[in-house]
Amino acid sequence: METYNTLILDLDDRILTITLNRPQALNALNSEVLAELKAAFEYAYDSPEVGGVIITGSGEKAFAAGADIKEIAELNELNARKFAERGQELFATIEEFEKPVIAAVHGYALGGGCELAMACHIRVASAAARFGQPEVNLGLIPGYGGTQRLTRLIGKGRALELMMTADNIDANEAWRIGLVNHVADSQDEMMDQAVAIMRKILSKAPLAIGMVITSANAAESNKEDGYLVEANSFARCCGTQDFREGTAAFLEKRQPVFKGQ
Ligand code: DAK
Repeated sequence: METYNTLILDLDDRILTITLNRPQALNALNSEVLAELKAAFEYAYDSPEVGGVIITGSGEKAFAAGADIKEIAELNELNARKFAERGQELFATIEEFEKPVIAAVHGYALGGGCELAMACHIRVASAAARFGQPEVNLGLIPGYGGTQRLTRLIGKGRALELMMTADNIDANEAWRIGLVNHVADSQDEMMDQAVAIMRKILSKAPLAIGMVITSANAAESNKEDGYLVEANSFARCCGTQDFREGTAAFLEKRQPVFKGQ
């Protein structure tokens, strides 16, 4: 595993925990963080020892307080496109990753930080989490897919209100409107919950998990027919050894042993 300046990586029993580690800047997402996240996901993709990824933030104040405003302030029309393309590509990689990705959110998840959490497949928050899209305060709009993912997750009316008022909401409100899956009492319990969910997912057939992710993503795509993607994925599952093993184990009244093949 490479070493990183802005991330801490920890691999434990097939769970790769990526901790955003710029606590002095509330884990704001600068170009180095984005480049290192890209490298970390390439490692997670290539490595058979990694079954799934949990993303969290270091320190007690923030998951990530957004894109780095010092860097954004330097953008002009020439370099902004590259900046946008790099970021959007990374967030799409996370959303389409065929191993499960869980965001464990404690403290601020604002702007690009909220967008990063939304690109993950599942969100677990601590009670001290706060979510918001304050970009309009800076004369900007969300640029990492936030206008799209927030609208899909919580509905257009609520998403527009959050993005137009720049208001923050707390973890319970985020749970009530469907932005997060679970709220834990503390940061430690949040990590325990994220790990427990990940362990449950990792006990299932890995190729089927990947195809669930791909098929669910297709439900939100206007480029492909989600039902067709589901039918094709279903057919591919039926060609796997894990499908033989899963059905045989059920019929033989034993636990399946999946190999991801
Ligand atoms: N960027 C850089 N530094 C940040 C930061 C950020 N987003 N947020 C906080 N910091 C830094 C602060 O400057 C401060 O640094 P020092 O002054 O100590 O050097 C340190 O973190 C601690 O912050 P505070 O002193 O402000 O802490 P408080 O507890 O008082 O306040 C806060 C916490 C989260 C309420 C406050 O820091 C805050 O409002 N932060 C900014 C939140 C924000 O506006 N986030 C949205 C950023 S805009 C795009 C893609 C993405 C985006 C746009 C385009 N394209 C692809 C085109 C996304 C944009 C954004 O995310």
